[in-house]
Amino acid sequence: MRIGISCYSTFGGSGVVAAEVGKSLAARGHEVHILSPSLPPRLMGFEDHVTFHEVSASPYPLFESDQFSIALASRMADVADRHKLDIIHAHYAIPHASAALLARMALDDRIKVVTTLHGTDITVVGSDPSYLPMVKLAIRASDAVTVVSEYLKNETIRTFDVNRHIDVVYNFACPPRVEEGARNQRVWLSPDGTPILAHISNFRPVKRVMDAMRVFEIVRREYPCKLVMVGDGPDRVEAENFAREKDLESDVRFTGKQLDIASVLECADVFLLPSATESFGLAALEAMSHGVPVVASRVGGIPEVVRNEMDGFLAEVKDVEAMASSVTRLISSPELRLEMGARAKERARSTFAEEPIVDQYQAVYERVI
Ligand code: GMT
Repeated sequence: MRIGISCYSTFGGSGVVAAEVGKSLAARGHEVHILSPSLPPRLMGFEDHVTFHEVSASPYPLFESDQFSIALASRMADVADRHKLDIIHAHYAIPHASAALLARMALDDRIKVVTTLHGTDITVVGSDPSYLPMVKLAIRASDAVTVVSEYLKNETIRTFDVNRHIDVVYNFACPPRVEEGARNQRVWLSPDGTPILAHISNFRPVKRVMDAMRVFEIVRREYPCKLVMVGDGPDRVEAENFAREKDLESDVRFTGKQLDIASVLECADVFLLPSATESFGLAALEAMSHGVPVVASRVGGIPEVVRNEMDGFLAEVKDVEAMASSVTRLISSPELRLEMGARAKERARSTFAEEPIVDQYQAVYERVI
């Protein structure tokens, strides 16, 4: 098949999933065209059968803001026509799915549109009145719609009152590619060899980054440990200030955005995901694939990924005391940590294995074609 994939290129789960699905389809011999404002982080290396098309909106004095959605739709139509695409797979409802629908109209329905909903396109942005009608259209008019968890399927039906077939296709964790130097990272992150807690996110309010900081602060009162905070975003400064005020600076490392998260996860002992909501929690799954048990909020699709008391521990959103006591249980018992980590890894590699999940996407494409 000839498949166009449209996604955000910022650090974030939907772009990661889009890029990994694209690479996997390309490895099967399909022709893959990625459309995005810049190269998604997981596509930095050259990949056979993958072509990248940068989307940019030319300014014009009359425009009060840039016309990215229109530029994306135009680029989709052009690439689809030029490369005889069968499908555009849009990751995230706006602008990707709505632009794909415009492109389909421009091509007199010669392409099919598959939309994958990822999370805030439904739970936050989608229910905002300024976007709701277009998100609803994207769900109604796409040739197929997939969501990344049962939770998100239910939310989509509830929020938009839609009555159409929606496939649940879980995200997958790619086999860890650990770079040389992972061992050195451990020494760098924890020179004294104390356990390492890790958090990876885009530091948006929904991630409750300050809860990760508070959990660490509680745990460290009793138990020597380190915290590595990977990523960047609006709440980073507050988290850094907290580390300074609580005299935690020598034990917390803010790395900023990182491409090589495998090296960090390879030396982490516990992964923290205290989000307010999470349709899936790809970062937790990636931690699990490295054998790292997860302490997370019992919210959204997280319980479909992390089984409480099996692959880690779940607590109510904001319950930093409960999360801290779970972290302490894990880091004070290497046996428990290893046992849960091994179970988490097994789950990541079986239930969330790449091949069967990409098979599901391929089946969806075949069905709509
Ligand atoms: O919806 C978002 O917040 C953005 C999106 C992203 O691009 O990171 O995250 C969502 O999609 C990921 C991949 O499917 C999921 O793992 C995240 O749980 C989900 N985020 C939220 O639901 C907050």
